[in-house]
Amino acid sequence: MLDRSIQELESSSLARIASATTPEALEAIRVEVLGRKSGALVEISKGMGKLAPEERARIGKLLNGAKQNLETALEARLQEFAADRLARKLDAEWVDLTLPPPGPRRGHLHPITRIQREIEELFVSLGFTVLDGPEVETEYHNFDALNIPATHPARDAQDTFWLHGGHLLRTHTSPVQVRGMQTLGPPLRMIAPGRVFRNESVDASHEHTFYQLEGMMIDREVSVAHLIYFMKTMLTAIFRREVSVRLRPGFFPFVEPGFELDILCLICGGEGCPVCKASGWVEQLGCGLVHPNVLRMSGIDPEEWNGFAFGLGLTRLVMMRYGIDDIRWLQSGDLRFLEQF
Ligand code: FA5
Repeated sequence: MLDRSIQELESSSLARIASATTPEALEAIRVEVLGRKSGALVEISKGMGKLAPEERARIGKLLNGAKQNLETALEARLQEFAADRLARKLDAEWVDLTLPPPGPRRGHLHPITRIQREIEELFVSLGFTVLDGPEVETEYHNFDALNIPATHPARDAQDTFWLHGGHLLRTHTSPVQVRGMQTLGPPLRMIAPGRVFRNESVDASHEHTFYQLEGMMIDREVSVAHLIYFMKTMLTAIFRREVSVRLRPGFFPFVEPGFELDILCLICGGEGCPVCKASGWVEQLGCGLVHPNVLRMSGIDPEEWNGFAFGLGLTRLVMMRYGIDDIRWLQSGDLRFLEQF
């Protein structure tokens, strides 16, 4: 009787161990069959007291054999689970050591640089040369050679950071006109992008450090019509659509006649916002026909040559192009802002 019970318990338990799918299920079988207090084998051994001594020894051997077989099977199955787990982990955490390393995070061009390059490309295709000029300028190039002598009130319009020894931080890119006329002479088609500085209070549309792009064309019989053609070509290329512009008379001592060109504010559509100071229009550039005095001071005969010049607020143009509602974002260095471009 006991023989059969032991054999049956052993074979059914081995089958259950083989088909168990988790370590928890194995543990449950171990407690149920081999548990010291009320495991099935212990229950069977309780019947041994009534047996004759030789029979008790034989059954005892059978019980021990069954116990050992089951313990071995449990241990082997547990090891299978552990090996399985390890294999799955290795599979999930597999690293291909032959792949190249990810390398440093890549940056990109600042939106001002990007628009500057677009404008450069356009003007180069129209036969213009791109010139560079110093940010620390002489008083002569920044003012005098542009028909703004020391006593002229126009100097007050550009609050200047003065340096020692007759130098200053250039307040506009116009001194590069002078350098272009002096070094290249007429006929001349040049643009000059660059950083300029003014000692003024900062708000949504004014920075102390901002970018301008100067342009100049000197030839024979240049007219305001040429100027308007180039300004319209540039603005259409940058905004990739028709934008509303208005030309107002504007005074700059180095041009005659002089104009200021505004575009309908693209932030608010003309309804009024902090960028356009509720006027609906944003000033983009100053321009006009080059004053004869300016030509003469740079050694060009105004009887033979004339031309137009313009000074574009590049930073403001970038604001309009991307719908940026505060100029201070552009130099903030804030990655949350920069990563949008
Ligand atoms: C000038 O600087 C002249 N040199 C432009 C010029 C060149 C006129 C050639 C005629 C011929 P103005 O001070 O208006 O002009 O500045 C030109 C443009 O720079 C403005 O239209 C505006 O778009 C931009 N600008 C001026 N001040 C600031 C500022 N604080 N912050 C950002 N942009 C500015």
